[in-house]
Order: sequence, then C-alpha cells, then structure tokens
Amino acid sequence: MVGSIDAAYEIARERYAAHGVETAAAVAALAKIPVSLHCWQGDDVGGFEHDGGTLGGGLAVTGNYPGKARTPDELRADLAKALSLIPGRQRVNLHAFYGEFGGKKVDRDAIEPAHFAGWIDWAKAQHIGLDFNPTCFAHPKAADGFTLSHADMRIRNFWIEHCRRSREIGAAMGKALGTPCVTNVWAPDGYKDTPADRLAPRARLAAALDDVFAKPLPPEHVLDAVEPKLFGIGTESYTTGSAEFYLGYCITRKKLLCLDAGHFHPTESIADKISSVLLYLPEILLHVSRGVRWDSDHVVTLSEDLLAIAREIVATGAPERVHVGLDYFDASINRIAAWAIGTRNMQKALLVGLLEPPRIREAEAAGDFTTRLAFQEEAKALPWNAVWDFYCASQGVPVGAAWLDDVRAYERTVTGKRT
Ligand code: RNT
Ligand code: ZN
Repeated sequence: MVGSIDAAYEIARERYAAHGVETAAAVAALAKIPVSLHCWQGDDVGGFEHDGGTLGGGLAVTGNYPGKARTPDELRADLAKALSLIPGRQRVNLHAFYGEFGGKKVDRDAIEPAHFAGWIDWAKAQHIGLDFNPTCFAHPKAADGFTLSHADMRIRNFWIEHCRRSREIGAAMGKALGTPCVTNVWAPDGYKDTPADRLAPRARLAAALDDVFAKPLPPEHVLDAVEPKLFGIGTESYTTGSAEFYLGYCITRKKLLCLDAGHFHPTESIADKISSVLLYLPEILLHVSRGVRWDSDHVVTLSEDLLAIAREIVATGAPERVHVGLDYFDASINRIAAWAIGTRNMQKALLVGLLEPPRIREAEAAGDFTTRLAFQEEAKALPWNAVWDFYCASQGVPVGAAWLDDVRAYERTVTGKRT
C-alpha cells in the first residue's frame, strides 16, 4: 500500500511540476490551514444543560442514528476519534451550552471560564485551539424568536450578558491555548411573517452588539465574529441580522464577518463574497456547510461550490485571513463519520485550490480567456487525489476510505453501546 501511494505521488508530482506546481509546497501550505470542527455535530446540537429544552432558533436536526454523545467526556472522546482520522492539526468549535456545570443549573447569564476548564485541559492535551459561540437559542428566553434584538429590554440584557460572558470565556480559551479563539455571535431573531417595522429590531441589535463588544479584549486571545442569515425555519420573512446588517456592522466596528454557506439565497455561493469582504475587513470566518432546499446544514460534500470556496480562500494569497469552521448537523448517519467526511472534504478542496496551475492566472492576465478555460478544465483531471493520499499517509492518518474501518470499530466498542 505504502509503495503504491509513493509511486502514485511521484507520478502526480511530475504531472503537477509540468504545470509549474510544486506539490510539496501545496501540502506544506495545506498543513498550515486549520479547520475548526463544530462540536455540535456530535450530539445533534444538544448541549449539556440537560433541562430538556427544545432546540428552536429555527434549527432542526433530523435522524435517529444511535450513539450520540451524552456527556462532555463522550463528546471529547468522539472528537478525538474524529481528529485522529483527519490529517494535520485542526481546532474545535464549542457552543456555550457545552459547558460543564456539575449538575447545577447555571443560566446563560452566569457562565464562566471555569465551566470550560475541562475543555481547555483537553484541548491542551490534544495540542489544538478552541473557538467559541454564545448559545442564543434552545432557551426559554429565546422561545418567542427574539434575543439580542428583543423589544423587552430585560430579555435583551439577559442575552447581552450571555454574549459578554461568552467573549470572556473565548478570551480565557485563547489565552490558555496560545491561539486566538474566534468567538462568533449568531442570534436567530426574526419574524415568520411580514414585519411592520423592519428597522427597530435592527437598531436594537446594533446597540446590543455594541454593548456586548464594549470591553476591549486582546485580539491575541479572542477575535469577535458575527453571523448573518437570510432566513430560518419560523423566520422565513425577516431576520434582524441580515447580510447587509452585519456587513455594515463589521466594517464600522472592525469585527469578523461570518459567512455561512447555507445562509444566503439557495443558489447564491459565498465563494464570490470572500474577495469582496476581504477588501474591507482584515479577517473573516467561514461556516462551511451545504444547503439543500430549506435546510442550510447538510454534511459538506466535495461539491463544485466547496471547491469554489476553497479556491477563493487560497486565491486571496493569505489564507490565514480566513478562519475556516464547519457548521452542519446530521443525525441520520454515524456522527464521527460526518465529521471525518466533511473535514476531509474541506481539506481536499483546499488542496485542489493550492494545486491550481499558475497558467490559469497568467492566461487571464494576458487576456487569453480560451487558455484560461482550457486549463481550468484540464486542472480538474490532474491527480490531486494521489497528493491527498500521500498527505494522509505522511500525517499518519488513514488513506482513502480506510478511516471508515476505524469509525466502525469505534462504533462496535463505544458509540454503538450507548443507549
Ligand atoms: C444557524 C447558524 C449557527 C448555528 C450554530 C449551531 O443557522 O448557522 O452558526 O448553526 O451556531
Ligand atoms: Zn453557521
């Protein structure tokens, strides 16, 4: 097996070299792009508050595949298993309701870094960074569909306090782990049907966010991001935090804009947005996902859209300005497989972008669009998969579909035994 991987790589290396592409440089660059694995794929966006609350916020997880994580230790073990199947060093993205509250009722406006000490210790041991999110859903005070833009000041203040504390927790994570924690605010706020006043909730949201971000925190520890969405289940007609709202907010307040691939019109891709927003913002966050009809959160596949997104990240020439996170939840398949499939696909797409023949750009610069198209199409059939297999082998992770055997073994001994 190793012999054939090396032999295939050698042929691929030569083919790419003929196109002016150095495969070793592409692999080295890929190893430097972390992907943040969203913890919520492991337990169907359940969290550990255990108050039996419903998800809400326009989010829905479908499927009843056995074996979801029920405790922080189970979720960490499952994440570690997933990370062992993925080449390179990644990150893990947590939500506030994954804190460890020791069986006590700790409301969202009372969370503290101490509730995440177990996660920080674990991340240290895994040599990975953490990212974070306030959880502005699955809570009685979010039940009527509004949080940070709620008309009732008391409810607004509750969520402002939650988001403030979330930033402090993010900063504590970033400080402890020596890598900035991207802390992303997404508020589900919106109306099912046509609003009479579209402006007032947006004015309240802007003011609430200004309160959330009032305290300066060191960017070496925490990076603030905010996430727009076009619509959700139950917020089909209006979301307070629309794309234009947050684009303006980010540019004027110097925040990271989070582009979620499933948060725009169904045929709209975020690939084309990356270069535009990076003209005005130093850094952005992506929630890589896959929209299917009304759902914005299917497992990421190696689609044309994903390839376009990854290609644009690379084409910026500064992939470190784009923080790559995943955001999907599928409860109908093995959840560890869902992580492995989506993350490996993200990486494959990045690799294809990194292996792009320079001839394509050169042709464009010369006004030769015939050659541009010809080589764009030729590039699709270059043997990037041999480079990918080589990368996996060199990182000591399963090559090809062999990762699924690991998932099945873990299923037999661990997740399949959960009831
Ligand atoms: C919801 C947003 C948000 C959530 C997670 C759980 O539409 O995409 O990012 O998916 O925070
Ligand atoms: Zn998202």
